[in-house]
Amino acid sequence: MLSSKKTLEKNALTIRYGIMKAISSNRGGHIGGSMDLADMLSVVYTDFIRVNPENPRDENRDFMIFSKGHAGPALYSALCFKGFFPPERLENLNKPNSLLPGHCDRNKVPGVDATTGSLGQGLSIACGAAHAAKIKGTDQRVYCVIGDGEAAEGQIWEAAQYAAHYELDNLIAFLDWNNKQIDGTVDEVMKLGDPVKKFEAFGWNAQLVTGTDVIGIQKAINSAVTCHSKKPVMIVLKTVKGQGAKCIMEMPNNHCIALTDELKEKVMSELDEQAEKLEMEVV
Ligand SMILES: Cc1ncc(C[n+]2csc(CCOP(=O)(O)OP(=O)(O)O)c2C)c(N)n1
Ligand SMILES: [Mg+2]
Repeated sequence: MLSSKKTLEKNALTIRYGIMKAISSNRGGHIGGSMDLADMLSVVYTDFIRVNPENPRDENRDFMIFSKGHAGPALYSALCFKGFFPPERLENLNKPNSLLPGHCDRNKVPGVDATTGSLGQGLSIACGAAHAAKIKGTDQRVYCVIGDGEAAEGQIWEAAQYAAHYELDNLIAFLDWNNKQIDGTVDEVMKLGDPVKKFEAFGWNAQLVTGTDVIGIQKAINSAVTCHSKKPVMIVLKTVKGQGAKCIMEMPNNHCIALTDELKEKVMSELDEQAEKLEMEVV
């Protein structure tokens, strides 16, 4: 049975608290592009992805390929929520010899399926995993997350063509359409145009969903996993970089920031307000 809106919103908030735990332990980090993925991660890790925290490399697991690897804190927080490791580990982000490097690292963090950070590569890795499942005849699914700035990389479009050619309908990708990258807006740096039309033109089933609409995201994933259209699926998330904390959303440059005590307090009080509205106990 699929979860209620309230459950998904509570879990998204738990993931945002975890992101804050990680980033504040390092007194800064990639906050904008991590916060805006919390709602999607809540839906995927609550209702859909078949993974086993007791056996992170289970041969029959679904995969999560986080191609925008700088958003490691978001994935780590979701993995912690799912039970892959205890919350204390989130307080180790990016420390020397850390078991929680800033960018996603499959060799150090249980539940991470690909080491990423050099943008543009993850969709190809996801294609390989999805194609392998097809060849083996398993029902494994591969989830993948790419950024809109990242979509300036040519390799993304090579992978998009590959996924359509090999009819990888077990590949469900998300594009974080926040119109921001490291150096400014995506429109300024490298226009993307309409990603839904673009992926459709590449032979994908693509649809637009508001990035905070947990039920919209749930419906989109559910239709991707239930209908076998022989096409890969792109769910374009219309997000605001930093969403979930107004004071971060409103910062012109919120890509990778120093988190002062004052800013941390502002974010935490916004999250606490949301927790109160959701009647959620914060531990
Ligand atoms: C190949 C490569 N080029 C450049 C970078 C530097 N870089 C890190 S994050 C980033 C912006 C990515 O933008 P986007 O995909 O929109 O992610 P968001 O900032 O929205 O999280 C860039 C250019 C990189 N990591 N890899
Ligand atoms: Mg972006």
